[in-house]
Amino acid sequence: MADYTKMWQELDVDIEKHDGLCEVLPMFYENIYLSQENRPENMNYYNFVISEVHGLRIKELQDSKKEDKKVVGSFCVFVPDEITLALNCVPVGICSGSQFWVPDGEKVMPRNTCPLIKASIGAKLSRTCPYFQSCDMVVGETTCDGKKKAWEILGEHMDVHVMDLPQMKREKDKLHWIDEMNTYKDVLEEKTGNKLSFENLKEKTELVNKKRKVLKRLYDLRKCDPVPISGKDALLVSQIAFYDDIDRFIEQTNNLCDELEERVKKDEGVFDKDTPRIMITGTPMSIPNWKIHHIVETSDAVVVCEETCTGTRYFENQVSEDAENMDEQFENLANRYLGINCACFTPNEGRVEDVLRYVDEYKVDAVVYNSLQFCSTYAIEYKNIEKALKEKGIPVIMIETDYSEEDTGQIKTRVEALVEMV
Ligand code: BJ8
Repeated sequence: MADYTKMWQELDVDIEKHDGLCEVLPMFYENIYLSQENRPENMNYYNFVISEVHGLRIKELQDSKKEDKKVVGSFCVFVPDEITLALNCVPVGICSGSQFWVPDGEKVMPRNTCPLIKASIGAKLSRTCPYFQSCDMVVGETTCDGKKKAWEILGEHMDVHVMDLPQMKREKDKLHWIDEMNTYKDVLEEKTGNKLSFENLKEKTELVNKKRKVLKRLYDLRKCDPVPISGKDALLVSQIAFYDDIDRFIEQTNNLCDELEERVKKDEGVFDKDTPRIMITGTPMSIPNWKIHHIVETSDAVVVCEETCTGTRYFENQVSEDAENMDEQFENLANRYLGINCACFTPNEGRVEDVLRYVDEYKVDAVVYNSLQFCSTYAIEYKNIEKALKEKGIPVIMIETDYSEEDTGQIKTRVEALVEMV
């Protein structure tokens, strides 16, 4: 990797602490990713992205800023990238997935807070995430109590806009979400001096739909047996989708899918045919959280699908492209976004239906329900999902964990027992 010290200094990154992070990541990645056999050749692109995760992509963000673009960070799949892009801003997903940031988060938040929130706050407070440091503003949302309070703390350190996500899906909630998207548009217009046009929004809606389409194409290929790509690699592609340049990501992921299609034609896979097929459902896994996938795929099983926000919830359902004016376009956006079945909604039966449908579509043998520690909404929903899966004869286990490695052995024993039941 080139020397990016000067750029990081300009971004007020804590260089010494950041060096500590940069030291561990390559070895971690090598052990988990590069040790895999028979990876698709096109995964080299994503290896490259990871090797430059705090380098080249950050430089690209700085270059866009020189072209008067604003960098806008977000933490949730409800924040509409279409609007961000249409106002000439660059969206980056910055939920933090590493234990490295947790202790700094715990300095200002109770320990019994979800690790995703503690790591996000810790990443900002420790000045070791160049994505955070590059952001002109971040957009939070009112999805869970921990996040709501986190935005107040974050707001002491940077420009934060919070979108009030309704937690029911009635008609009046849809109207409220349309209103919130309009407020977001107003805030960005003010920030950028740009004006949202129907044409721009339409163009970026089509672009974001293309990203969803290529991710769907990737996931559809995982329905094959033998599966042409490991769950770990597919997860990596989804994670990178949150912050890579969107046009390049679409192109590279289509190339990957072309290669996977060839594999399928030749009946070639990364795991043997009839390897137990696992679905993971639950809370999102942001980079570099590869813990559960690695455990499953070193336990004689393969992950074929993630019903998570770093999986199907991110790309399922397109925004309808039939709008003829701005109001219709906002309504189409609301219809698509409010189709996401996050556990923050009540009721949330749609998620049970999704899980059951994916079990059939991806020919799933068993399910790992993964909930980040202290995430009560996902933990509570386990009962409904467990009941529905048991009625269908699908074994399921619940794993509640954080980003540390302390419980890896214990989780592995439970996953192995699950795989044996298949
Ligand atoms: S749409 S899943 S990305 S909110 S894990 S921080 S809920 S305590 S991440 Fe999420 Fe949007 Fe929903 Fe998806 Fe809180 Fe739970 Fe932590 Fe969570």
